[in-house]
Amino acid sequence: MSSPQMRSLKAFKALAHQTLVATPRRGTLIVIEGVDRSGKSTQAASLVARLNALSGAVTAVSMRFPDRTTQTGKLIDAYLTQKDGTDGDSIDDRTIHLLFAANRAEAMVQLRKTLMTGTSVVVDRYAFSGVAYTHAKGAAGLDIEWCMAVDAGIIRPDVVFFLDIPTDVAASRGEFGQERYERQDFQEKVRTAFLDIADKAYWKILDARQSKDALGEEMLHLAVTEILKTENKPLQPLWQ
Ligand code: Z5A
Ligand code: MG
Repeated sequence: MSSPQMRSLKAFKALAHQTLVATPRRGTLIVIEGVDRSGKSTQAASLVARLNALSGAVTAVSMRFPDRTTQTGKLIDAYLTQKDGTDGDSIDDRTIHLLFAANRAEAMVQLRKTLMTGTSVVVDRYAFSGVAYTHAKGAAGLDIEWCMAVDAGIIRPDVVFFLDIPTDVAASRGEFGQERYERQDFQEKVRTAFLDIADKAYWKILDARQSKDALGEEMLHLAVTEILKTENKPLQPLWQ
């Protein structure tokens, strides 16, 4: 990197440090989405660590959906891992969609509280996964409008990072194929559904084929820019 670029990165980081630590503000809601194995969990952990290292304090925490620890999450986990005592089809498509939405709805009080105390939250999958995976099943009645309706009103992210990757590249990464939806043809439909619902107003589509580090730096830069813009803007409802 040339030295003027280095100087501007340093100045940017200094401003970020000052703002993150010194100014009372609400936290920023940052969502990471993408097909399976696009690197969401890797980048969610990395972004939280990078943001906290930048500020020298805990100004960001992570959250993930599904949260497999709650009662709804345990049902979802049994479904995804196909350990639900049958061949895995004991929960029908509508019901599992509603369970995923309930799993998010029950987390909203805590999410709101965390954001309002000034901590940013980096979320690994959100309602967009809900719509993309259910809609990709192509079953009657599971149109996009129906899929979106049950999540309408949860907190709208300030920014969504969509980690875009060709599905054959994703499929070549570690442990692909162990859970229910991990088939490349299905993942292709999921990617299309994600791109259909991408809202240019707050989505950033990123190249997830980059190295972990290069993508991590790009996301840090974009996240700090969003955090600096959030100030005390009121939280907005999603899809309303
Ligand atoms: N689902 C749904 O149907 N409805 C909903 O509402 C929601 C979810 C919320 C649970 O997913 C499933 O639930 C999911 C969607 C559905 N479908 N399936 N199957 P999950 O989030 O619990 O799944 P996961 O186990 O975390 O896997 P993942 O999300 O598919 O992977 P990832 O988080 O995107 O990738 P990763 O774990 O960070 O990385 C995967 C591997 O790639 C790993 O070996 C990394 O070291 C490697 N990696 C990561 N980044 C890179 C780069 N840049 N280069 C090379 N290698 C990399
Ligand atoms: Mg993951």
